[in-house]
Amino acid sequence: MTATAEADTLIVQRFIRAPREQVFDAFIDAAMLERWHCPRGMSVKSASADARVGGAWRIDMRHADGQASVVGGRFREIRRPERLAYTWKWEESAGPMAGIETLIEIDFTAREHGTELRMRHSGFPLEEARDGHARGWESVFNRLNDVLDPQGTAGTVTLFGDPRSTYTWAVRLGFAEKDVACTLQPCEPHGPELNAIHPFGKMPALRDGATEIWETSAILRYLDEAFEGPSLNPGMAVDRARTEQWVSAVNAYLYDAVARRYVLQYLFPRGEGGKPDRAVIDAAVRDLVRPLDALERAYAGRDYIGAGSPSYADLLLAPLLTYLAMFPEGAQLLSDRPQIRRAQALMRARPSFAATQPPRG
Ligand SMILES: N[C@@H](CCC(=O)N[C@@H](CS)C(=O)NCC(=O)O)C(=O)O
Repeated sequence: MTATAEADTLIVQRFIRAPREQVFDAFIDAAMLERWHCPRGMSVKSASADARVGGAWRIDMRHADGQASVVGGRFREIRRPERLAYTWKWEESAGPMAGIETLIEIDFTAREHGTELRMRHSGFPLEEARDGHARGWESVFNRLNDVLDPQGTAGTVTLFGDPRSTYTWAVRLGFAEKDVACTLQPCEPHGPELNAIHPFGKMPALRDGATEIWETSAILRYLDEAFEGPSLNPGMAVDRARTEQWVSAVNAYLYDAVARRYVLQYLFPRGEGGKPDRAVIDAAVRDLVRPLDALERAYAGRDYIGAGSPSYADLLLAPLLTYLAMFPEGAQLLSDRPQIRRAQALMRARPSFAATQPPRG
């Protein structure tokens, strides 16, 4: 995705794993346009396209809150399957694009295993408007790829991480709960794939087309808002605040005590004679008592931290508590806390858990 030296022009290049005719037709077929022509997190309410030179096209896109963004224009050139040109004008009365007609010209080139499209979108009144459209096209073309790629969303979205990592597991749970396919690219922390995306080299990191997101809670939020499926932040304001509270607690306190200072002590012992460092383990276990008491109270009378279905917080907690239960002091801490155990049993019974459970070892 590149803006050109000309301030009023945007050049977008994108490889789509589908034959050229199919990619071309996706731009002129109303039923196809309804399936993909809006950024992630929005939907197309209706689309029409009179695919003749001079014919009109129009797309009514809706934001999650129902607000409309409607765009339309006329076809200028239709040379199937290699070239398409049409005008583009927003039906809005305010903002920098109000009343402005821009021009889109697309060349479709057949490549091995797919098609390269090169879009020239020109006539922007301001660089800001051009750059806003660059972000929009990036997301819209991710949806085009989802629809045309034989792998669906898994051909567009890649999660980088190790399936055994608690944070990677939490994101995979989120994808499974939303029933959104993604490709897992196993990799090491601080390895080249993660360092290329995450400034701290941690896992997981997400790539959606050219869009990169790092930090688990940001990835989960993006997943939740950009894709359809059950909400991962369900309930009323108070439920969502509680979810946020426990996401923060996991990131600020629990991950450190459970994973870094407890579980990893057993898995990669650093004490004398290659044994787990008793002092480190005892301190971690001591530090877990109060937060686990608070979690016990949080789960009392409810199945999930949010309301009715798993929230980001439940997704983050499930892998962490699964690992905690594998070692003696952790198992004891949990056996004393029946509400947490009940909530964990519910999470473990979900198909998402079975689908994402990491390999043993
Ligand atoms: N704040 C990060 C934490 C991610 C994290 O610590 N991931 C662990 C694996 S579960 C990791 O990459 N560890 C390697 C390291 O810390 O060097 C997030 O929320 O994504």
